[in-house]
Amino acid sequence: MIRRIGGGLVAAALLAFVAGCASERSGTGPSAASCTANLDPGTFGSVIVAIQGFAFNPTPVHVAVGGKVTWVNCEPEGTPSHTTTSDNGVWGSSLVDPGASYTFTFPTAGTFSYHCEPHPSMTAQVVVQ
Ligand SMILES: [Cu+2]
Repeated sequence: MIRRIGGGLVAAALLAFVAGCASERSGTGPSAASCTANLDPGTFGSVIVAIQGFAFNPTPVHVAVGGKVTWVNCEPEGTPSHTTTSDNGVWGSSLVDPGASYTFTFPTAGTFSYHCEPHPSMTAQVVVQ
């Protein structure tokens, strides 16, 4: 679903992260996260990944071929910025500041691993099917 909002406005969205791959969720991690961020209308219809606590949540996410993933940096103001960087060069954001986001459209099926450039221990996956 894509909604159009005129005039270059951004929409203030309350993001609740309860989707993802429930069957793959471990019992130890957080089951949900939430934050507020300003999202461009072009991000509507995306699968949302929160960047919070120096982790990508949830992971893995599943998206259809041609679908979009939007990463939202939900870290508090002043936290070092993060990137979302494909392990094999499929996509790569610049630094995403707290409160900002990055969107990528996945044209082909596959399992894509990615990481954060400044914090290589931050790793996650997108499954496109
Ligand atoms: Cu990072």
